Amino acid sequence: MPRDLVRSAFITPKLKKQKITGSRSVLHLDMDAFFAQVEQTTNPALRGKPIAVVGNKKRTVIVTSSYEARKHGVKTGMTMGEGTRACPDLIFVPGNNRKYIDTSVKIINVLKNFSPVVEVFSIDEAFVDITGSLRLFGGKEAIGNSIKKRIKEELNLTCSIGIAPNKLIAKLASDMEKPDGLVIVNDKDIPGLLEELPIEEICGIGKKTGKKLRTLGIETLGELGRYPASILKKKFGIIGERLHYMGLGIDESPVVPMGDENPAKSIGHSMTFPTDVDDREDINRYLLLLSGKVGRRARRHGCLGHTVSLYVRFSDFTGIGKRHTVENPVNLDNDIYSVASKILDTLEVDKPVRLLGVSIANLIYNGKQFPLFKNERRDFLLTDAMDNVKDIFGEDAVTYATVTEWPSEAGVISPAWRPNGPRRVDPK
Ligand code: TTP
Ligand code: MG
Repeated sequence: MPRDLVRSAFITPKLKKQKITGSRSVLHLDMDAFFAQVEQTTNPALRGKPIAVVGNKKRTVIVTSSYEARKHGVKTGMTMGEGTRACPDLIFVPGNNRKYIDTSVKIINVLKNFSPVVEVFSIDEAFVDITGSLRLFGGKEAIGNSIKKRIKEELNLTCSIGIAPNKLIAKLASDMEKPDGLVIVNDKDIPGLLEELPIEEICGIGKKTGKKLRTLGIETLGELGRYPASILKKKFGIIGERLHYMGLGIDESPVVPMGDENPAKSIGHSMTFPTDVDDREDINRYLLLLSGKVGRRARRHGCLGHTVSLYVRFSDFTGIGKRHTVENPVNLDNDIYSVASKILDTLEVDKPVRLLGVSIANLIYNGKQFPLFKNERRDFLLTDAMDNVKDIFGEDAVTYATVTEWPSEAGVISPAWRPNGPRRVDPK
């Protein structure tokens, strides 16, 4: 195929800003037991064994487990005690976010060889629009198999792939023959596939929506597709129509390649402490650490926030949150900290604190601007110098004197993780 023709076939529907017509081929890739598999490939002693990846904190839960452990009933979210009860030989491995992020980036690079339209969905999942690549690579099955082969050869990892006319069904398909699966669903197979499938199996119908649908007597996707769309709209508002289409297996949403996503609406960071904290000074130290994490991400992406929010969860799992909007948007650690700290002053903190979360919203993206006034410049220059040191020597290279420890958060990566962009999780 001439080069320019290949390129024009790769113009995404989103970029063309036109309604998607005609049949598409969307591939969804989901790594098998991702963190656990990475640990097993990097440490041969763990291969073939039941392992569970956990965070480094004291109060940690199982983030994922190898398929050998799953056979014994080990599940994500279990405590270490529950894991050992289910599988006495279970080996616990502390997670290492840096490793998973590096691997994820390598996987995305493999995918980019098959189409430039790659949407990173989470640390171990991606959608690829392969409509324009089918002829070049010999069809859907050939592309699926080639991707699996390359990931196996280059990274020694297995994945599961689903290929379908849209993202909704592709995601469903990748889960159908896990691990190491390749499932291709064509238009004509969709009604049969959805007929008996419980509604919660589809991505987008969570526990809450599922419960509400069940009260209407809708249990399967087939039933959802036949249910009058007008009633769904009345009961669920805007998403009612989307639910109706989900039941029919229709999804026109495009695969949005990296760099084309909507900019983040907020940037936040939260953490559960190793032990509950009730000393205000300790709370302040954590508040400064969290403000620093948020500020660093915001500055990296040239944005500032007009609104600062603070969330406090207490030892008894009750929580309280409050936001404050400031006239001049902030992204310096100290500025975020001082607003968050003022919010904290207005909250009734009468129980030990289990978790704190700080975020900024109402974002404006205007890059790095040198402050006009002298008193603002000191903080700006100090923060900039710290950023430069961190860029070269790593995130832990420099911090505030009041803050010398940062409990490790290895093991859990936000579902919003993307290789680029402000929602990126900063590796330890
Ligand atoms: P998943 O794709 O949900 O799970 P998985 O890859 O471990 O297993 P499967 O074969 O069923 O796809 O999540 C991907 C990784 O994300 C997982 O290895 C660990 C991490 N993760 C979290 O950090 N927190 C969570 O709550 C979940 C579910 C996963
Ligand atoms: Mg996975």
